[in-house]
Amino acid sequence: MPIIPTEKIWIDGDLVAWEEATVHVLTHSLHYGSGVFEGIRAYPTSSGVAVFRLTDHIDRLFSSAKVFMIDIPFTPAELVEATKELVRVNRLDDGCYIRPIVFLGYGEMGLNPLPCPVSVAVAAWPWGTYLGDEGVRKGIRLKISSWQRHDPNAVPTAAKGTGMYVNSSLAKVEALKAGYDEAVLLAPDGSVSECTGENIFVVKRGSLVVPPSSESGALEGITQRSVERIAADMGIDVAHEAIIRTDLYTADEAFLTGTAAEVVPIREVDDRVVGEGRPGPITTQIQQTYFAAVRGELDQYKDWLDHV
Ligand code: PPE
Repeated sequence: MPIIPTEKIWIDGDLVAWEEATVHVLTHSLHYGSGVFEGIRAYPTSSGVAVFRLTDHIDRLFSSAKVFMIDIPFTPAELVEATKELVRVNRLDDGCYIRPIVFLGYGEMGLNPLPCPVSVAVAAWPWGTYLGDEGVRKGIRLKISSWQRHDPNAVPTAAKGTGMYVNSSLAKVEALKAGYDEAVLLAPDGSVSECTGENIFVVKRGSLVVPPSSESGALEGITQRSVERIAADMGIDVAHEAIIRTDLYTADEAFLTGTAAEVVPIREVDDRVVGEGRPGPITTQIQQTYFAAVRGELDQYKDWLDHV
């Protein structure tokens, strides 16, 4: 998806012109994938643009950095403020996608990352639907990938590390080349983990089931957590249970969640029609509530919004 440039990018404490936010080719993270990052969205509300669950995303950034033993040279509060300032100065009043990244810079080479300088950047730009407008309305088609999700003892799946996304990219390309919209990755034990950049939910007999993050090697999604609260408020049970591929084929409904993707119905998995082949009632209700919550239309979810 093409990036639409905005005016400024925040880097190491300064707001610099978009085209000046560049790095040296010998940047450590470019060679070894040694960075950590986040994906955040801001939405327009009746009282101005607001960032969705900003502190939760910044907290996860720090937790990812801790796993990789990267010391972020800013406090969480400073990065929260930097993000809000960035959205303000770029006048992103209609909402945007926000990408904070912590990376190891120029100066050291080799596999020991500890002596490397640490840089932090935050960029923001307008980003439309990640899996297409039609996907959001009608549902998408998934394929189980031949690429397996990481073993949590091979790379730390609980962290959002840049290099780890090679696995997602391989799976994404495979699915797209085969004519599908998105890939499902299975964990080393054969259970369902997640999609390339989204968590998976299935609906069975009126309840939601989501694979447990730690065992399945899925990222513990903030959208997933939001959907779990929305479902609980609707009186819908949510179970964290291992599921296998046939649970996707035989689900009554299924959908995926992610900051970029938001809430997207799944209409087919491996050419099996899921449920009726169109967004089911629970998926639709959750999707509509999520879209209303992020836009500040529901009082009970206003604590998720950080006005800039
Ligand atoms: N799993 C993975 C692997 C993942 O990358 C994401 C977010 C999620 C689950 C959902 O997490 P959350 O956003 O907290 O609900 N993927 C981000 C990156 C997408 C990209 O293209 O880059 C995102 O959605 O921003």
